[in-house]
Amino acid sequence: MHTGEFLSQFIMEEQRRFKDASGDFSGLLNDICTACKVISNGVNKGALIGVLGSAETENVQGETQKKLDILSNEVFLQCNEWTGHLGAMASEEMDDIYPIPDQYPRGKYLLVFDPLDGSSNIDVNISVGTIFSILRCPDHIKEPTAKDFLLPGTKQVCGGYALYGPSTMLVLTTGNGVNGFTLDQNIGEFVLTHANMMIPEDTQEFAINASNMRFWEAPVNRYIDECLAGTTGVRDKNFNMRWVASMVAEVHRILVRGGIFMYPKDNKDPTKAGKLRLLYEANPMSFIVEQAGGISSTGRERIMDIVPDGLHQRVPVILGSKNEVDRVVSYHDDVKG
Ligand code: AHM
Ligand code: MG
Repeated sequence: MHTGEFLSQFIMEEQRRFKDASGDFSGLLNDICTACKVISNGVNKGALIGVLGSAETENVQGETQKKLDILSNEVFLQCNEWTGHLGAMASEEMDDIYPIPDQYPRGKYLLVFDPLDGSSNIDVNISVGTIFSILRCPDHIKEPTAKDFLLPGTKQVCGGYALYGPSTMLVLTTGNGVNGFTLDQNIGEFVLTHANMMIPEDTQEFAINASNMRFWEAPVNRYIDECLAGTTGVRDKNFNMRWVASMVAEVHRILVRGGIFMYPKDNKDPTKAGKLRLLYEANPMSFIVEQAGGISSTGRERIMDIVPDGLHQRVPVILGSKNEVDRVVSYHDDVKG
């Protein structure tokens, strides 16, 4: 019998590339992988174990939480608080950071995550995911505070997501390309199935929530109008459209077959710069997309260059196939100039 390469082997081989590695980072990745397996199991059982539906509570961003949002958040905390690898955690579902409880040793990494992204899909049995980002705690900080998390995306040590779709996958980068693993439910291991994922530079597929069209800015309207015009317009080719309402599923599709994903700046709620959160949605996804040869921008700047001003800061997101994202960015430049 022959198996593919397990994620645990992949992690160990990555560790061996760094002769001074302590094993902390490898341990942390393995714990994250365990957390994702537990969440996958809960998502998969769904109504059978009574985890669907609303929890009737709101998170710090005023969004109603689903039961699975809260349960997945707890799974991440439980799988990672005792290990000694982390100084603190932060997530979409917690107002403030979660310091490692006093009874456990503290480690040198910080973990930020969106435990269940695309939660509006849970009750209708459509793909959801988990997004995570690992940062290094600034040197000599024994008790990290929220400001220690406010690092630009370029400082990430790892960005990754788990996709709970027809199969469960884990896709991650540590800055050395992007690799995808599929969970073999029978043996409980992630197996390397998508080595060195690369995003095609060109695409004829876009993803945007078009119900927000009247709120978009001119450069985004221009781009989408041109896509919709297809062979009758300046692009002289037809485009296809998808919107899963789960960023993890959209980014995964783009990694596999190319595309452009946008949740751009709009004037629906002028107090919000965008919908998606910088630290635990936009940054890890941008790290993955860039490592796979794509681009990730707000339309005005590279997302990973932004110095965060808060744990739950929102940003516009335009990412995917290089030539299409370049084009949307150039339309923003045209307006500036
Ligand atoms: P969530 O983290 O509360 O689930 O929200 C993030 C999700 C993204 O996965 C997705 O791209 C977007 O929100 C969908 O938003 P909309 O419902 O406006 O289409
Ligand atoms: Mg989310």
